[in-house]
Formats: sequence, structure tokens, C-alpha cells
Amino acid sequence: ERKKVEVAEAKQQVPLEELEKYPFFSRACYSLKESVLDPERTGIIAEFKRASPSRGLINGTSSVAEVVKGYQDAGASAVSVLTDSDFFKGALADLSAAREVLTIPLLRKEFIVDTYQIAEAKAYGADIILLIAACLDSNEIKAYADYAKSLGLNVLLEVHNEEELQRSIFDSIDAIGVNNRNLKDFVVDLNHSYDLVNTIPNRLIKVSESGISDPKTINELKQAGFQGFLIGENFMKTGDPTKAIKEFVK
Ligand code: IGP
Repeated sequence: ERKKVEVAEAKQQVPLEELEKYPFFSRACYSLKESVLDPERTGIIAEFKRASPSRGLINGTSSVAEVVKGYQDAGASAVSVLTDSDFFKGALADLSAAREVLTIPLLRKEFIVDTYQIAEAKAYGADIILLIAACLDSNEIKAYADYAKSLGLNVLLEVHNEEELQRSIFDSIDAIGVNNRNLKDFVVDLNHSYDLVNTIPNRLIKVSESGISDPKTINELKQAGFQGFLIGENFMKTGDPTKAIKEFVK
């Protein structure tokens, strides 16, 4: 019993009323759609990712502020920051550190299973939240997307297949991300993107996620109808992510 209480106390979060007083909570969000479609930018959503379940440690030394500034300067349309600590060695502090230096949309990359995490995303400077269809039922997706919209956030919904896509489209969704990486065995297959692109309604921004390591692939995905490209590992693994993205887009 005692132990249970201690665990509950250790997990105690800032009350929602407190989060609502954080300066970032009341800022106006940047539009994901505008930035992805901006012809001056690349459509790349560049990710800050220290580690992952499939790769282990990817980059334990680069500073979040320096890397995301580099991404922005290289023409990224948005930046993604992992806040999950257990699997990705991320933190909410990484999100706010990124916000401080960016003038493009910022995604909180997290497994969202509660509205509290959405309020937290806003409070720590996010413009976009990710909802993963594989982890949520249709009612949860609608409720979380509606709540995010009420805070002015953009909603990126991640799917792996047509079943997930069909049960997850609501007016409050702004963009669909097709994850090329299977969450169970981590195998990457770009055919997930090619198979689904024509099923995604055109009012939604279409994003291809994971396993992109070649500028040629971006051109092919563009031809197929994608406007956004979520890339992490390919930049982070080099040890100099800023240099890597500059080479990639040149
Ligand atoms: C980036 P990659 O292969 O370029 O590092 O992939 C991004 O797509 C990946 O990190 C990701 C992810 C997720 C991570 C996509 N969806 C959901 C955690 C949770």
C-alpha cells in the first residue's frame, strides 16, 4: 500500500490549472499546412531523436537547441521533438528548448493516451500533436483531436493501414502520417506510403514517416502525392545533424 502511494506521489503532475498559466500555453500556434506547403521550404519535418527502441542510442551528445536551429536554417518545414524518456531518451524540457529557438511549427512526438498530455504539449511550446491510430480507438481519436483543436493545436494522425485510416478521419484532423515502420517488428517498408496515399482525402496534408534516407525518395514520394516527410535517424545518426540535413537538401 505504502509503495503504491509513493509511486502515485512521484508521478504527481502539475495541475491543469497551473499548466494553463505557462506562457507558451496562450501563444498562437504556427500552421503545419502553411509551412509544409510553403514553396520556400522543403516539406521536411526534421526530428530530434537521441535513441529509439529499434536502434538503441543514436546520438547522445548533440544539443537540442543547436540541432533544431540547424534544421530550420536548412529549410525544414517543421521540427519534431521526442518527449518520451523510457524508449527515446527525450524530455518535455527538450520541447521547450526547441520552442525558444524556432519560428516554424513544432511537433510533440509522444504516445498520447490522455488529454492532459495535450495540454502539456501546448504548455511546453508545441504547435502540433501526434495521435497514433494503433494505440487509440475512434472515440479517443475524435475526443483528443477536438480537444487539441480547442487549444489551437494542429493534429497529425499516424496510421499504418487502411483500416486505421478509415476509422480515424474526423474534421479536427489536419494531417495524416503514414508510418513506414511497423511498430511491432520495426521493419521499414515505403510501400506503406505508396499503398495508402490515394486513400487519404486531399483536404488533409499527407506525410510519409520513417526510414527516409535518400533525397531521391523524397522526389518519388512527392510524385506519389506526399507533401510532408518525417525524418529523424538519417540526420541524428551522423553526429552532426545540421550538416547532414544541409547536405541532404542541397
Ligand atoms: C522518424 P526515422 O526512421 O527517420 O528516424 O523516423 C519518425 O517517423 C519516427 O521517429 C516515428 C515515431 C513514431 C517515433 C514515427 N512515428 C511514433 C515514436 C512514436
